[in-house]
Amino acid sequence: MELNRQPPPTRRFSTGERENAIDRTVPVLPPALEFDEHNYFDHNAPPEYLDGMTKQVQKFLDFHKHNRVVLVTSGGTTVPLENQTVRFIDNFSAGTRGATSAEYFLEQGYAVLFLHRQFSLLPYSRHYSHSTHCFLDYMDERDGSVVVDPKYQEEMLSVLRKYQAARTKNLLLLLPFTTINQYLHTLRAISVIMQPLESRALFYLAAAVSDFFIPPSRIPEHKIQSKGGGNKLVMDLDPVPKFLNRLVEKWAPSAMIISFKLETDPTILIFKAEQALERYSHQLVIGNLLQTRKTEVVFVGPGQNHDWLRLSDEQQADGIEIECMIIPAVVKLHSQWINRR
Ligand code: 9Z3
Repeated sequence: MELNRQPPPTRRFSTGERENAIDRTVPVLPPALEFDEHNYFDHNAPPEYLDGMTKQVQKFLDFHKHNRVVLVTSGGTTVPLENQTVRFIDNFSAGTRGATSAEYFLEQGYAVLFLHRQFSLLPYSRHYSHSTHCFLDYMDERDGSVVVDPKYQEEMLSVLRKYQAARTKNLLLLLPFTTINQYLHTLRAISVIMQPLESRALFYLAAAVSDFFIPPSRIPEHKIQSKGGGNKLVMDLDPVPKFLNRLVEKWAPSAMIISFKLETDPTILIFKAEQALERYSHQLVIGNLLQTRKTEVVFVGPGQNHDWLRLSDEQQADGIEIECMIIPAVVKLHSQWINRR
């Protein structure tokens, strides 16, 4: 049998074009104005479940009228490439920061609205749902019954007690999203419902939010075909409006608002965090680098204040989580915020 050794009719792979592969010549997007808000929310339909979800949130907030309530956002938003979505753009975030932080907020007596990417890590269950160590590895069989392996008993009992306490006291409400559009609609709806809490409301925005999306006017209805349109898939994405200042000015004007800034280049982290703080005029930016996010963060506050929180080598070896430093520091700032109002 003779093998077909003909070269392919067209070049399949490009080489040496790294700088051109992604066109980033778009100018920096200014914070969203009222017009941008209407434009976005009028043209991007809310998720069907939103009404039901806001009712749940209202009920939760009625229950916690006099408490401090934190909205923790967690995990990554997706950007669908088709209306009937087969493919989408995603990001790395597993929701570790959000899920871990939620536990420490609960420990500090906060009621927690946990706005998270569906199927990302959840408070408490996160201890047993990561991919390297599956929950079945914690189990054993004894006399025909499933039991927890004795070496995990103590730790699991402690996690279970905290989880059950949060449930019995109705302190944790899980609110899932998947797409950037679901996230934005839900964030806006919830923040407005939280307004009566005034300064007792805290926003802790740890979700990794998409920067670009395909607007409804351009998104294809059906699955993109691999044949057709030549060899390449060229995407034309619009910037997602920067709604943080709408949150600060209109959606939650009395709340304390903390955003996260993620970078991979250490030389620009502080600058970008300061820039965000100046641009959106909220209370705190927590900067972190992709590579070291589990062991160090920097608090960037007004007046060019930078405070690094770092785990020592010893703390890292002991499995201490950086959130056990972040949350008490945040709670202290939130108390000051409440007292100043
Ligand atoms: C963060 O920076 C979070 O700390 C991480 C947590 C996403 C790094 P993991 O889920 O990661 O624990 O693996 N979140 C904010 C990321 C973000 O999208 N920030 C925007 C930006 O950097 C501002 S809202 O421009």
